[in-house]
Amino acid sequence: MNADNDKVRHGLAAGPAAASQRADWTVDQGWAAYTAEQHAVWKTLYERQTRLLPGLACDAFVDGMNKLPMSAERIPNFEELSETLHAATGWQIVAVPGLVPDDVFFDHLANRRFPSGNFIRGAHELDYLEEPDVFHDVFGHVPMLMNPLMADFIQAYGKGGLRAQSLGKLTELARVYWYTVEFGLVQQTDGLRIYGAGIASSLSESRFSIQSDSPNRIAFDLERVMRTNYRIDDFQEVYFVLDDLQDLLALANTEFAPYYVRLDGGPTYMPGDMLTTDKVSHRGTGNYHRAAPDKH
Ligand code: HBI
Ligand code: FE
Repeated sequence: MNADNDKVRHGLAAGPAAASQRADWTVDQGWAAYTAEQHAVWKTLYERQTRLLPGLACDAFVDGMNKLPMSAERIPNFEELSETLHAATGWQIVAVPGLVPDDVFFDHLANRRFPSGNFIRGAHELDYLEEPDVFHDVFGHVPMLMNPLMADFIQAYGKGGLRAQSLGKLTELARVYWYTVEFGLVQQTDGLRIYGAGIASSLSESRFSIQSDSPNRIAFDLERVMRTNYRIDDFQEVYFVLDDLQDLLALANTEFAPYYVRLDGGPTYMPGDMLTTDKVSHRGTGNYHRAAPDKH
């Protein structure tokens, strides 16, 4: 695995079952048990990202970050964060040991509980890890959960997830989450900005997604996204761009059923595909992925 690839990989299957887990897979955060080394890993990640993000992260992300009781000094305490978060958008953070089964994940989101990994990556793996740890989940996702538009969207996603599963359309719905909540970009009047957590928590993908000429950048279109595969182990080949974060609210209020009917047929696109119907914000060179075709 390329050391430069500091992105979380979202496996689609949950990790090994934690011993004596609760039905909802939550655990105590165990904040008092964090070691000085673990707090130091947080400090390193936090300091390099907060230095980098101004000018790359969207205004909503920066605003959310500024309002949260979070600093470089220590891994945040989920109860403290939840007090501020709950007052802002009714969300709370619950600790989990890693990836949890889809239906458990959806049920938490549908009830405004954001599952966050309570573990942190090792100093030897600052730039890449298999599952969402506390830095990915808390630093990457929680600032945007302070914004009502994202707060409503992720709850709608949770509710929609349970239904998509019953309709056999989870893959298509997970693509919507991937290309927005995890790897979404938004066009601000002062330029293109990051709102996706998978990017915001990744040093090199923060730069790549905005500054590299390699990836395609295409205006978000729901059906197009539902049909587009994604990579889980390297930078994205395409980023979908919202005109405005208000579009998340429109998405949250969209009836997906007609889309699921249309998705029963028709094409699935590869991440690097470009369609004549795409509203192109940037036509990428593809150099990055051509240079490193298959990482495994
Ligand atoms: N579990 N803890 C955790 N975090 C996630 O982001 C997550 C998960 N389980 C399933 C999952 N994501 C995705 O596969 C769903 O969006 C489909
Ligand atoms: Fe995530």
